Amino acid sequence: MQSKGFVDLRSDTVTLPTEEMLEAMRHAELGDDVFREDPTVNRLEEMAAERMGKEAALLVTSGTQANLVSLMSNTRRGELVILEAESHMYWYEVGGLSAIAGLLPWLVRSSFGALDPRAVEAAIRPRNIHFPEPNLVCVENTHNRHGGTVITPKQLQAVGEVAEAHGLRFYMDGARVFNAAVALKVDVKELARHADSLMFCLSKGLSCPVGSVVVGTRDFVDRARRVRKVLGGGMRQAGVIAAAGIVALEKMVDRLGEDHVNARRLAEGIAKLKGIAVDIERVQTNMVIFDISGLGVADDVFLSRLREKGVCALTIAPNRVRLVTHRGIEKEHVAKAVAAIADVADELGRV
Ligand code: TLP
Repeated sequence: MQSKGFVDLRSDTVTLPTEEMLEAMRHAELGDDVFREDPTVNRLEEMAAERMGKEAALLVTSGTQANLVSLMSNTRRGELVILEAESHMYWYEVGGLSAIAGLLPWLVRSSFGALDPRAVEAAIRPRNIHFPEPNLVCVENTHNRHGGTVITPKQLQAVGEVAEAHGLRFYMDGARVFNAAVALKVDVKELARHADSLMFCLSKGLSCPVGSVVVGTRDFVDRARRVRKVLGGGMRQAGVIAAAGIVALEKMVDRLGEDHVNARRLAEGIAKLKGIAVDIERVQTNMVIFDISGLGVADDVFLSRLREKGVCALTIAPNRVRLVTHRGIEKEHVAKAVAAIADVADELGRV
């Protein structure tokens, strides 16, 4: 949509590869990755492990596959997994955690996406013949449905300690963990170190066309490699994907800060509009979620009017619209989006 002149704020997944990525893909040295013979994949996996301060890494096709592979490599069927109630794994991954991994999700609510360690503790029931065995605690960082909120190292540490004390593993859906690191101005290792395993996405703010990476101990990644294979995710000359990932890790992380500045600009512009409410406190990275209940119109009417004015957005719940900034969204696009939202709110507010 962006290339058709739209300001596409539906997701950072819409980003296209950079010229440098396309060049790197064109010239990537390739081999059969199921035989572990793709040098470019091997290099990306080594880089990713090193970057996260973990022993090993595995390139997978998507964030959803990364989460499923990680769940299945961390648990056995019939076990219980503790998740934040708004987590992506629970909401948007087609129920794979139950349908495929055979797990019982046990939800813990939070106000900003960070699990309260006491609530996690309370969710871990004693080992008893009546209860499924709890084995895994999951966090999401940044937290998507909470508005791209950041979970700090301290918060992660507190939850990690509870998990460890009860013999549970600790996993982080770090689809946008580099956004969290940039927002907190910390090395991403500071976030990764509290989780036993995690994943991050190449195909979001980092602009790659495809791919996510699962990271953890060598043992865990060995299991994950087998699980990826059974899920049909063993790829052959996957160096074409990995080549873009290498460019992303080398060149694309620091620029995420620009997306955060633009999200804030967007939120501040929208917050002034009548009939629209933005919780500015949640605007911590590259997302803005705003409430349009004050306009009294159906979501699809709002979204289609916005699209007529050249701006694409999504809703994540009734009356709740999400905007995501990313590479290709500049100051002028933010201004265009704010103006379009103002016009639509004005027109619909008068009806
Ligand atoms: N999120 C997408 C959509 O699925 C909603 C988006 O546009 O935000 N974990 C988190 C925290 C995510 O936000 C996503 C993607 C995933 C996992 C899954 O990644 P993909 O889309 O690569 O399967």
